[in-house]
Amino acid sequence: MRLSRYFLPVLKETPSEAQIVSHRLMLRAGMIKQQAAGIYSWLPLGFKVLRNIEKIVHEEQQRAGHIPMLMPTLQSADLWRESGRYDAYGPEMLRIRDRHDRDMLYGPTNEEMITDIFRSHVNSYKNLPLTLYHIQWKFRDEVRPRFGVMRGREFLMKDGYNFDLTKEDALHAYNRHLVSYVRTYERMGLQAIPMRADSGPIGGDDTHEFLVLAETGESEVFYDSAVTDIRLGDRAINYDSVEECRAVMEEFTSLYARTDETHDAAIFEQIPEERRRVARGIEVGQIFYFGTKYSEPMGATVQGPDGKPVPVHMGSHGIGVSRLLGAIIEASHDDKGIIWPEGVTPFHVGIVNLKQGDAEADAACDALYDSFGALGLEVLYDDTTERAGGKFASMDLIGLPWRITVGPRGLKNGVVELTCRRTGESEELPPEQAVEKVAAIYRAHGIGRV
Ligand code: P5A
Repeated sequence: MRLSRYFLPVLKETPSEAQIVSHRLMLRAGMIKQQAAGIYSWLPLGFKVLRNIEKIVHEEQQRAGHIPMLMPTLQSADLWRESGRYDAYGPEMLRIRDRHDRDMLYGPTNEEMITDIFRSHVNSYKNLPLTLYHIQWKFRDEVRPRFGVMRGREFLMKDGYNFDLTKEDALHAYNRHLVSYVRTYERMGLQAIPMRADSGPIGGDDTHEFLVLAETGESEVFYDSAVTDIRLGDRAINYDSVEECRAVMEEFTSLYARTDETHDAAIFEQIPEERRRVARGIEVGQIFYFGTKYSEPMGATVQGPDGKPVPVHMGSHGIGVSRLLGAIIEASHDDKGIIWPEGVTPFHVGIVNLKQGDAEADAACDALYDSFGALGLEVLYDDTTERAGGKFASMDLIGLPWRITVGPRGLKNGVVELTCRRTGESEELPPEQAVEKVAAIYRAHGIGRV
């Protein structure tokens, strides 16, 4: 993409309404625009990152065997009356009446709707296990929407629902989700720690929240510092294996890590003092096992092996897709701006032309642009006539991991400058080598053409 043809409304001033760094940077980098309290437009740069996050979520869900679909945002109140949650949900639910006076609502979550789909089409245990998911907008009329996309009213969620014959099978689904979520976050450059939590309006006893540690996080968390040493890395997981998923789940959850809702001071104090941590975290996901809470009242039964109808065991699993942008920025920025992890960056590399209009510099930039394109990598090419300082400041603000600076002086010696956004380190090298180096880094992340 050539910057001169793009829509990137970067702000010079720091917006005063934004209290935390991710919100400030998203506004300044021209990623979002507020349309009403907690409701945002996703401008092109923000939309690109949102789509990248969705792509990782889809890939990891499908790797775990979960099936994508799409449910509507608007739901009929009658479904929620069946589960008893229409009244229980309270003022966070946005209630709407259509022209025929029918009660509708903008879905805050989809347990009822998916249970309705299931009961309409599945009758036998032979069709289990089944996990369906979608990525769809939700609405929760939060009392205090704040921190930009972090606590929105309209927000994008991946929500998945498992249907199983027995509690044991449903717990496998729970463990499978826990493991696949860890992998999903790691691919975004995040460490999200599964912590024992409270189930709130979704219900059930077994639930973990995934927390990214950050001073600006809304949740207070208590944990054994040794949990932060555990990583999945590129270990292959057989998601069909009950034992393997359970073992990995236990590896990630055996040490003390809880939100304030489930914190137990007596147990916490048994951890060696130097490993006890009280900190703050951003909740980027939550998984639940709630058994037959919805299947029983809504009549979602299957015929079991003995021919008798039994209500299915269910769980639900959510990832805060739009919130993740905020979480990633909170975890990865400096005083100049955002530092995107390779896995989610809106463009893979930025090119800064120091002398736009100089035939040689323009030609070198065009050649670099084409080389990256041929390798399946996306470039943001600053081909404007702004001065160099302004170009660098914008590139640093929007946070592309790699930048190539092209100018007549370097070209005379056959070199361009390659700069790493994270370390700030630069090196001069011939253009082809710069391309090869950047391509190799992305290849290691599974990005670009081989
Ligand atoms: C699980 C999926 C559920 O709703 N039902 C379907 C279950 N869980 S949850 O924890 O309430 O939400 C899942 C994730 O959505 C994000 N989230 C939000 N993001 C932005 N703004 C909000 N107001 C908001 N509320 C929830 C969180 O990341 C949460 O973990």
